[in-house]
Amino acid sequence: VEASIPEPQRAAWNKYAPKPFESAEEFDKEAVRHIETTLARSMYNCDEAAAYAGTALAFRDRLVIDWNKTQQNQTFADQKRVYYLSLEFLMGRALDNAMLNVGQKETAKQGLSDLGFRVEDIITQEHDAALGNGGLGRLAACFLDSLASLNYPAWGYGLRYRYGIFKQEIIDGYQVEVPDYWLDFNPWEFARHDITVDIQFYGYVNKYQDDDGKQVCSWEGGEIVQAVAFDVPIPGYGTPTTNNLRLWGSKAASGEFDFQKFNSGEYESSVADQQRAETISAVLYPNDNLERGKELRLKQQYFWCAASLYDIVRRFKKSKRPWKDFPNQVAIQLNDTHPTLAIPELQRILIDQEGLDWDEAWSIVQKTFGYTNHTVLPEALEKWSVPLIQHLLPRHLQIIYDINLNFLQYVERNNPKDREMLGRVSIIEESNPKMVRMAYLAVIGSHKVNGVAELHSDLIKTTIFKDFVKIYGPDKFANVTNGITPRRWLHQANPRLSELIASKLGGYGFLKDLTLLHKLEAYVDDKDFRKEFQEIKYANKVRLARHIKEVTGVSVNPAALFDIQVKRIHEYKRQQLNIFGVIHRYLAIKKMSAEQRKKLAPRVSIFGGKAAPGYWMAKTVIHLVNEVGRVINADKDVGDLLKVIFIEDYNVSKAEIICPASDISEHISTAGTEASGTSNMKFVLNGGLIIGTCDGANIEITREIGENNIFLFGNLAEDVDELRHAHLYGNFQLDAELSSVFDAIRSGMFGDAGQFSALVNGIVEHGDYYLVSDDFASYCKTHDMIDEAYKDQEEWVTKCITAVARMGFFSSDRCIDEYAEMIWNVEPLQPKVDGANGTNG
Ligand code: GL4
Repeated sequence: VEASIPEPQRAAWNKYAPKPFESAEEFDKEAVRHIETTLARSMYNCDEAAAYAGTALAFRDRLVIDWNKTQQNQTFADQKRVYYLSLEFLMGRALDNAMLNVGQKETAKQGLSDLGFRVEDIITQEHDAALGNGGLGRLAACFLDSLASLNYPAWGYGLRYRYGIFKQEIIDGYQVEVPDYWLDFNPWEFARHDITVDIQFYGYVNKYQDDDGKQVCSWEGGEIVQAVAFDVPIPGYGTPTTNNLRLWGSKAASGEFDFQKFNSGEYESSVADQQRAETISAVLYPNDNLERGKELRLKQQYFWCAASLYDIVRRFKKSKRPWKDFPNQVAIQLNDTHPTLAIPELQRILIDQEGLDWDEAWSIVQKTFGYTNHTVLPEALEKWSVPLIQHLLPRHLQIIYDINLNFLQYVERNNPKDREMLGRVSIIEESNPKMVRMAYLAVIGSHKVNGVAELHSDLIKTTIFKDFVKIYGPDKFANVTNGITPRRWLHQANPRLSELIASKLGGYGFLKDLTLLHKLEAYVDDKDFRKEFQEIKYANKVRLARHIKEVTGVSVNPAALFDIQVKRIHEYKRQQLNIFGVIHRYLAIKKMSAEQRKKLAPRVSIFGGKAAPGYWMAKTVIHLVNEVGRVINADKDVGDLLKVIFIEDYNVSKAEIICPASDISEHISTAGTEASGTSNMKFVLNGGLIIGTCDGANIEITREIGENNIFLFGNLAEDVDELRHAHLYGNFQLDAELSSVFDAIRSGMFGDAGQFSALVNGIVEHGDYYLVSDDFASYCKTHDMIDEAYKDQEEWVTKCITAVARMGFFSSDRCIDEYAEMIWNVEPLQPKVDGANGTNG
């Protein structure tokens, strides 16, 4: 308010407030102005990178106008806001999305062509914002898109990593990691050097009596690191609402920079302190579904939680409301347990700094937080050692112990007969060293806990959180099945399919309400529609084939069946099952007569995905895929019947090319291990079918699209425990066909067999934890059925169209409405459209 322009001067302000461009000429004027003045380039020195920069800056100007208004409107309305805390936001590229959401892609296309460029070439100049590992981070990005598109007053909070997920290169068949420095030119962020928060680490707790004789604690000493806000505008589709994603960067607190040392010639060591502070936000930890308990990771978590909460509390305090109103103004969603420290941090702020008593504070805390669980894999559940937390965050450890004490007393009162339960549910695991179980703390400190697909939400209630269902009752636990934004994953990735759908549905309304897709079923027998649907799939396969040729040098036939598995490489996702299946197919082809070969549908098996740098088994799988590809692709005798491709550096922008190009995609995790999966949704929405296990969202996809339109195989989640037990204590019978595959590997057919022995032995000798052998026969049989089904192209396209028409449920818009109603209790805020500066909507 202090910074408002006085009333008499506002006329001038209004007169000169920037107006968004409305035509190709106006766009050109802005783009050229930026190229000439912001970039200091000219028409004699304007490559595609410069044209991208000029275009991005012109669109950025445009976004900023809506962004400012949205923030102003949200501040003024002063209603409940959502804060989505996520260590990962896998945003991908922003320009195309900005063009679409602002509704000016055609304008830019025309304008760029006037300037001598093609819009597609310009869009691909942008570096992906890759601040995430996989599904969890991409889900956060889809949620931001939906929150803005549905006009929810919402902010994302994350870390501004200088290095996102590494770039993957494949050299001699091996994964090599290359750092992803992405900030050379990032027009989408605004550094707010005036918005900083001092974050404390280490130190000690001082206990004393205040003036009223009350026992109080304060956290003293230690060191300070400064958090600086970097804001990224998040435009909604078909609405001027433009939300904010605030990413925190770390730097040395100004007082901390050691001028003494600096002046006395110890320049290097004074800079070292600076660098140590900046290390906190330097790099994204590259693990998906794995936690390794590193101190720097804990520092990242606290740094980000503390800065975000300080910001949220500061905003709340401006309203001058009483503290009991906090949960009516603020909903904080914890994306997995990574931000769980926000729970003791808010409790600390309320009791140590704001003087509330414990119970009052704790009731506010519980009402404020919701927690989303994204995995049941034991190795992914976060635990931090008590000594580490004691050292880094001494006051938080005390608070965690107090939370635990109160909780255990409550449990004891309500379950006096079950003494064992106390040890099982304690936040503190009595191991050596003792560990803090973050998932338990998250459950206890939240009012709602949700899983991300039906099966997974049921599983958390019967496995990891079973006791908590007894303690709190089943209503504390809910399901919100994941979804994807149709803007990026249909319209941007597959513009021709989107256009075809729009032509039948009378416009692009389905991009706002994806359930409208059901009207497509009326066209499933329409000859022209079917033909065009098929042509689009073919064109998308040609586009992918071109990319494959460019990066691998291998030519693949776009008429072949494209069989794709792209996702992080993980044993539970079972890329090994896929590649063993490919070897099985190769061996079968080698034995086939010319007659039989003629009947076989040619196939391209496409893999992609990153292995965590320390995940040796996953790297071995990548190596095997590449070696198998090297041998098969060079086998003239096999030719087009089978090709095996590994696409390096799978990321969001590659997914936008890959998802529209599948005939079959593979979602074949051991039942009960993949919480949801979201690429399964992307592939089906783009007119491909699925081979999958009864796991995660596959189950709901089946329910929606019909079991005739999906290829399910394998053991069920309910049988997994028993099978594992049988492997270890019964006699393990290796599947006979799989045994032949292993013989081929051991024969050296794919290079030095020793390199793959761990992979084979994991199954043959070490209990086959992921049930590859148990599912192998059913997997291969299902692939044979796919071959058969693919021969009947008429039936195939019927399946594909039907499936697309029934995918309406899987929009992330539906997810966000469910979270808003069931967990956050927030309402949308209609944007103010004042004519002068409003854009569309
Ligand atoms: C994940 C799950 O593994 C994945 O199934 C799910 O779709 C995603 C989003 O909910 O979350 N959990 C972790 S950890 N990484 C993921 O991708």
